[in-house]
Amino acid sequence: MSATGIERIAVRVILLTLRAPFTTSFGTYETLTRPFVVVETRDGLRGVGEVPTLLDPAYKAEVDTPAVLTSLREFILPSVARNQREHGPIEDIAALRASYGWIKGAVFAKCGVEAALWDVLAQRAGQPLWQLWGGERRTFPVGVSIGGKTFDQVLALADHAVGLGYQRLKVKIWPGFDVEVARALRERFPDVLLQVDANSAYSDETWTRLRELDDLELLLIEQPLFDDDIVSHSEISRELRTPICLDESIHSLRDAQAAATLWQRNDALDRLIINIKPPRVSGFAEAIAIARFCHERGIRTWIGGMLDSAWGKAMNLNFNGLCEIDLPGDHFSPGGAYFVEDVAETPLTTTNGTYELGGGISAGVNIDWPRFERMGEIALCETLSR
Ligand code: OSB
Ligand code: MG
Repeated sequence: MSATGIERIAVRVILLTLRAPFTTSFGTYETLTRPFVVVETRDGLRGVGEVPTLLDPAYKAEVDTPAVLTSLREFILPSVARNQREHGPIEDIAALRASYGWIKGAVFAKCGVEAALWDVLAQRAGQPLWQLWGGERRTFPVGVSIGGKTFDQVLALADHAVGLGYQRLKVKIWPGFDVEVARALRERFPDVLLQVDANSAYSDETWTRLRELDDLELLLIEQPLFDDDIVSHSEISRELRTPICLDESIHSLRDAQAAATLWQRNDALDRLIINIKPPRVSGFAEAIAIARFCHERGIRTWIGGMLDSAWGKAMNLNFNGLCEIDLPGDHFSPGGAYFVEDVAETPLTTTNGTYELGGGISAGVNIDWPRFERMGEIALCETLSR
């Protein structure tokens, strides 16, 4: 590969407006301001990485836009620049990760830069991301995540999704809005893959209510307890037949290994599922390592979303090309598009709830550059000297 390296890294913060409010146990979102990292190389390529931030750190630490911008501005971008100055052009993912490897945390911010470089590398190779990541051109089922505030809203969204052919529904729950909702969905859709996500809304005391979910043939119960507590999840897992899925608690391969050790002690690896969100584990390289590890150990995985734009979702869908991924991932947006206006030229469509990977270069969709530039301003820009 020609030694050219990175010329410039810009971060554009764009405003995304949801078509419908999305409610979880930690709040309701209607708009999102989101950093997109744009990496430009000296040989004239331009790659984009979405950082799927939320408005605040209610889901977990460092996922809000101000925190991500601070990490990028103060530490990550200067570190990449310094590293390239001192050690020569950054040409691959290993070198990029090494340049900011000393920084603890900041997983979302790191993933934005990494994703942008993956886009560059895919363009340079003339390959789809699924191929670059060692996957296959798969066709696979995907599901929708339902964030309704009321019983009626949830049922309406579920009816719409099942009507479009989706075979997997994930519904947000919280204390007082849980067993009845799940039971109603199960009765209405006896054959659909059904899962619930509590986003850490239960305590050591209140979780016992979730025992009642055990009769509903749910695929999984996602992150019922504290966001940073793997141990407590492994303990309640001994008392539930339904598998526990970890989302918030997993930031790295090491976290996945820790979870495996705990569930293994209970001889229950078939009741541990991991929601791999590439931004939550600092990027696609770490996500590949987690997918392989889990596959070897018999821990099922799937690719979760973060209300991503069509660009971020397209990257995640490419990641589903990895044969190690077992369960349907999130395909936002019954109907085509989550947002009133999106950054990609075309929406990501499904047929009967399945998504078919194409042969298109990189993510397989294009950024609509004029629209992208109209939707937000450049917030940071680091020009790298030679
Ligand atoms: O816990 O999976 C989650 C959205 C924002 C924050 C956290 C979560 C979610 C989702 C969205 O469930 C799923 C999607 O993007 O399709
Ligand atoms: Mg979740």
